[in-house]
Amino acid sequence: MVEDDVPPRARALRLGVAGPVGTGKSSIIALICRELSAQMRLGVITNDIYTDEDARFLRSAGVLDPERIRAVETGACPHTAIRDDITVNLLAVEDLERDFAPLDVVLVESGGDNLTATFSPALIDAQIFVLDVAGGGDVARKGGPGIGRADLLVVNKTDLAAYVGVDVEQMVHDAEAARGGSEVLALSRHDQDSVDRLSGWVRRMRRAHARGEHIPIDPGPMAPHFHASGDGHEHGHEHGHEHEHEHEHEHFHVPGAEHIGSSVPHVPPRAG
Ligand SMILES: Nc1nc2c(ncn2[C@@H]2O[C@H](COP(=O)(O)OP(=O)(O)OP(=O)(O)O)[C@@H](O)[C@H]2O)c(=O)[nH]1
Ligand SMILES: [Mg+2]
Repeated sequence: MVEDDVPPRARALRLGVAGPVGTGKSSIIALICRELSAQMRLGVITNDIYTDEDARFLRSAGVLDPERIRAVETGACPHTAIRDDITVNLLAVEDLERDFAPLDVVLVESGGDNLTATFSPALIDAQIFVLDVAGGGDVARKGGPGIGRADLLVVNKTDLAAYVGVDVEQMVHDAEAARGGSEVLALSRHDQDSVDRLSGWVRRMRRAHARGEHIPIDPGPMAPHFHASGDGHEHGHEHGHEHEHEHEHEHFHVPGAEHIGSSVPHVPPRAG
């Protein structure tokens, strides 16, 4: 059943889920699908560097029609495909929206990356940034664009806090301070109240988007960083700025776009 208090709008809410490797992004998407697929028309795009592992995990979770879950393989630089050259992701999202029109929400999982990768607002309308308690209680204090300015910060796997010596309340308090009071959700898939709060947030965001009340914000570019390349030297990015290549790299350039990672990305055909 589709929520009936949401006015029709041309396009689905595109909701990004980003955060470091293993913090629980796929699991959160699985929870959202499990909780909301009876009320909303959902689709999922996953980003992995070399595989379609996340899409396969989500299909096997049995929480959404497997046809509605598609994978983008980004090659290297997973953050690049969600921020600097979003072409492959945008095409994947638009294909999904067209094939299953009308959709209410398309969830886009970023490749697991470092603390500072965020989605471009040209790709998504709102984004969740995910930390987990197992990454350490002090992570929330470290700041960065996702922690500071994502629409929602999730402190995940709170059920593990006791085992890793993390004070969840303190971690949430630190996160709220880093965000100037913006919303922080302490989550565990084993705590249904917290799962209900997550679903409530997605519903509110969907409603605000449909009513034109939500204005996508750009959390800001990631910090300058370096990649080792095949020829043994480092290749630096200053995201958000023009950069030039003085020598040959295995980088793929799309006309009109700035840069995409080191192997030609492709969207594999739909699983069927
Ligand atoms: N204890 C506990 N484990 C969780 C929870 N959520 C996820 N996990 C586990 O954390 C691990 C990583 O979860 P994923 O959802 O694959 O994390 P991810 O961020 O998608 O990982 P990448 O895509 O590889 O970056 C898995 O073993 C999950 O079962 C939780 O709430 N509690
Ligand atoms: Mg994942």
